[in-house]
Formats: sequence, structure tokens, C-alpha cells
Amino acid sequence: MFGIDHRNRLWSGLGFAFCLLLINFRSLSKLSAEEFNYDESKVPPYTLPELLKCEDGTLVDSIDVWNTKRRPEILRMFEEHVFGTLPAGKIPLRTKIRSSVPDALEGRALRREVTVYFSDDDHGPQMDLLIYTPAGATEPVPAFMGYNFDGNHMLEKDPRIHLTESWVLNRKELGIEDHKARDASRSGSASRWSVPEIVGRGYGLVTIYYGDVDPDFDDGFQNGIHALFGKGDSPRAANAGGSISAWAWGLSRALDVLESDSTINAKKVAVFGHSRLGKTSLWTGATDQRFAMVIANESGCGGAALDKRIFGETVSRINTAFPHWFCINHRKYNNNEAEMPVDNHMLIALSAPRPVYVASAEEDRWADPYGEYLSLYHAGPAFRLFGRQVFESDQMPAVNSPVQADVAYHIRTGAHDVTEYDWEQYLKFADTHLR
Ligand code: GTR
Repeated sequence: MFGIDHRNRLWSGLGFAFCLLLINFRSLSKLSAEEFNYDESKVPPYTLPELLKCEDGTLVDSIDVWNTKRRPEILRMFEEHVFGTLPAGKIPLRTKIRSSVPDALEGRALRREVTVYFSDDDHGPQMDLLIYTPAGATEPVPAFMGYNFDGNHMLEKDPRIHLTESWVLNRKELGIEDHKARDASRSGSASRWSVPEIVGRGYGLVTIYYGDVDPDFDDGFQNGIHALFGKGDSPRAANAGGSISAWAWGLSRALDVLESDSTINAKKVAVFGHSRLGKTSLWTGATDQRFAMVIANESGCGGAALDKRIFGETVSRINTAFPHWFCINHRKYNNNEAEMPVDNHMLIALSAPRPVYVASAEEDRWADPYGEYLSLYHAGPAFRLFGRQVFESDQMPAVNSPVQADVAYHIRTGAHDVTEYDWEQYLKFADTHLR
């Protein structure tokens, strides 16, 4: 039993510790990107979990052991410790064509908007697919599918594209201060999509505003598609899926819809994403093997980069700044990456043997370009099991010198963004693997 004095001391000690924790939490979220490690010599020694060794010590020496034992184990670890899971089970989908323009982009594309409803309620959770296919295509085309950041209307000036009614991130530069999309911002993200080149090369593009599926703020998982899975989960399970899981789920539902679309070959769809949406494309490729190719553009921490390198963004920082992206269990690894039972070479390996493209930008040190390359390199053994050609060297290629085999990588000059250069490489990779 504690005497009064001891108890007081204990309480004030606990209070002090709590304050420290709070200060630490607050100050961490305020730390600017400059205050993290960008010095290769300060990367701590780290050990990556073995990709081809099962939990019971069995070594993976065949495609069968990989498919039936190791791959499911790795997938489970990512569900349990990183992204979390959403309740399984089919959600009936309804669709409605919102618009169809046969001569969009100066006659180059058929452009359709398809609303996908996730419930019987027309005002319930839903998403709008914006679908471009080459005008006059006579057979189903391979396609890229990926979320956009600010709404489908950001791809083109055309006022016929529906202005999203979903919650959007405020952006002063676009005049958005009340989380509502504005007409004035139409075509603001056109440079990130290279639509004329994509359709010109014979591909389709399917894009969706990610906030339709789950608005990107921490609201305790009440909005977006989380509402479909019951709000009664309180307290939230430590392995319940966060926003990245929700976004991945949305892309799978979009692929469900494409399976009965006559213009797109649903067996040849590459999932694409930039940054947080690149983390999402990797998790989508891992959870839904129907996607034929996976592209992660500058996906960084929690995406392609090796988290155990502690270079640029860290697990602690990402969970503090974006508490809704991952599952609660992921927070166990705040400042504790060494204890993570997985790292992101295993996330990439979950897409094997399908072709995977990882891309970085030279100035995007926050996303740890070398860590992104190394992850792809260390995922190699899973691809080799299938006879796929991967990279032999752990040294990344020079800037603006893409390397493509059955996996691909480039680091280009410039900042965190998606550019025409990036799309040129993705199209070339798709020409090899999706044709
Ligand atoms: C940053 C975040 C990154 C990346 C990026 C983005 O603030 O730290 O992990 O996801 O946002 O999505 O633009």
C-alpha cells in the first residue's frame, strides 16, 4: 500500500509524465520537415524482416509456399499492424451515368461520369468515376486507375464535369477556405494527369476524388464509407482499417464496376497513386490481386520507403499528423520502427509477380528516394520466385535514368509532384506489360 505521501508523489509523477507526453505529441506534430534526418550517415543500422522466411521458420522455395503460406502471413501482418482491415462482405453497388461526352479533349476521348452508390440511399456514401477512353476505340482498352486530390473537375476546364460536393481540403491558392470545391479551380490538377497522352496511346483513365470515399480528416471514422460498416465500433478496434484501407476499398469497388464496362479491359487495369495515394495504390495492389499493375509515385513513409531507415518522414510523425490513415496498432511503432514485424519491401512483394513501378523525385527527400528504391530492391526475391526480372544492384540509378524490367524505378529531377515525365515512363512500362 502506498502512504499518502507516496501516492501524491506517484500522481504528480504520472501527471508530469503525461504532460511530457502531451508536449512531445504536440511538438512532434509541429516539427517541420527540415527537422528530420536527411543525412545518410545517420541512418541507424537496421535489420529487415526476412521476406522469404515464414513465421515457423519454413523457407519459401516455391510459388506454392509463397502463395499459400508466406504471402497470407505478410498480408495479415500489414492488416494487423499497419493499415487495418475493414469488415469483409459484399456491398451491393448501384451505378448511374451522370454524363457521357463522346468528343471530349477536342474529340480525342469518350468521357463519362458514373456515380457509384454504396447503399440504397441516393444521398448515402457514393463516388463519381471520371472515365476517359480513346474516342472510337473498337475493343476494351487497358487503363490506369487512381484517385485525385481535389475533385474530378480538377482535370479539365470543361464546366460539364461535376463539381464534387464532398468535403475538400482547404487550399488558399485555389481560394478554398470552407472545404467546398470551387468552379474557379477547374483544371487545377491537369498537369498531373497527361490525359491526352494516355488516351492517345490507347489507354483509358479512371479517376475518382478520394474524399468521396473517405474525407481526409480525423473525424473518428463517422464519414465516408466507414458509415457503411456500422458506427457502433466504440472504442475503435486496434486493427480497424483507417483511411488508407478505406481508399483501397473504394478502388476495388471501382474495379467491380469496370468488370461490367464494355470500354475497359478490367483484367488490364494499373492502379496508380501519388504520395498518400501512392501508399494507397500499394495497399490496393496488395489486397486486390485483380489489379494487373501497381504504380506508386513518391509514396514515401508507409508507402514504398523503408520505414526502418528513419530518413525523412517517420512513423511517429505520420501517425501524429495523420492519425486517421493507419490502424491504431501502427502507433505502437512510433519511435519504435525497429520493432515493426514488417517493412515496405514486404508491402511491394505482396504485388508480385505483377509489375510494380516505384518512382521518386530528387527534391522529395521527405519521401526518402533511396529508401523507396531499396524497398523495391529487397522485394526482388518474391518476384524472382516467379521468374521475374528484378534489379541486381542496391545502388539506385542516376537521376532521370529510368530502369525498367518486370519492376521499374526512376528518380527524376524536381519536387514532390506528378509530371509528364512520370507519365511517359508509366506509359512505356504499360506498353510492355499491359498490351
Ligand atoms: C505529407 C505526408 C506524406 C505524403 C504527403 C502527400 O504531408 O507527410 O506522407 O503522403 O503528405 O500525400 O501529399
